[in-house]
Amino acid sequence: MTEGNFVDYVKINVTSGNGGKGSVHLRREKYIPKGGPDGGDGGRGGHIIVKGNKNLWTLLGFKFKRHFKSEHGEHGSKNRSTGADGADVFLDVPLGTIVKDPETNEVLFEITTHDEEQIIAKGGQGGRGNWHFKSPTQQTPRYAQPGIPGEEKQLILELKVLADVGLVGFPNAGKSTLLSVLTAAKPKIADYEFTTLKPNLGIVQYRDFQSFVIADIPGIIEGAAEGKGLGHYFLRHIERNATLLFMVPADSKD
Ligand SMILES: Nc1nc2c(ncn2[C@@H]2O[C@H](COP(=O)(O)OP(=O)(O)OP(=O)(O)O)[C@@H](O)[C@H]2O)c(=O)[nH]1
Ligand SMILES: [Mg+2]
Repeated sequence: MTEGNFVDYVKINVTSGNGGKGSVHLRREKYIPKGGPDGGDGGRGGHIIVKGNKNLWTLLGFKFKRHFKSEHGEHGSKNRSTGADGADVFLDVPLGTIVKDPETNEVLFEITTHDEEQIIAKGGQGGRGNWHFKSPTQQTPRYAQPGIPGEEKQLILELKVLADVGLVGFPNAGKSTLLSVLTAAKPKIADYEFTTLKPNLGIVQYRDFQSFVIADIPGIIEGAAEGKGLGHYFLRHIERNATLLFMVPADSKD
């Protein structure tokens, strides 16, 4: 949770698995002449799934690995055997992660609860084997469906921290100091403005092993909306906080 490790915006590439091919097979066995079509279906390609994890606080893991691929489905085979599905790939993300389309900037999903899953790239469906295509006029179809290809896309993961309490105040108000005494976090504290450049999070332990999370964000000054100071980029990290704690120095005139 040090400042350099706070990552709240990443672009990733995901490719889901192709569906397996349906099989074209005619049953041939001793004593069963003209056994008919028995080619099985292809398996589904693996999905790429984002999954909420309450133990994560940043998108740091995505800073180093940005390409994700899931397995293809296996092809169908004789005896109406269905090919195995490709394994899904799970991307663990902190609660408050938003998945966006980089082209339209549209929000596709938002992960807010632990273990919540959303498929962000669907594995292709497996093709149907030839035994499905048997009909009175076509007793031995030599045709099966190909599998449907997986999807390949770019996505943006953006984090809005879901802390319980957000600290808001002018630079130098003492926000990081308060965080440092209430929690085990060790934010940088100094007697100049904009010491804090990225959000810090801390966990406050209180009676009966309960806890809540405090978010300390960079100071905000008048005109932040026009980009003064660090602007209001970090405000999104307190947008979802249940409580906002405004810190005003006791010796301030206003
Ligand atoms: N006198 C006094 N000084 C304080 C108190 N709390 C913090 N300070 C001092 O005020 C200065 C700024 O404290 P920070 O905790 O870094 O303030 P901040 O709000 O996080 O500031 P930015 O990160 O720059 O926005 C430091 O020199 C602290 O030691 C307080 O209660 N009383
Ligand atoms: Mg600070």
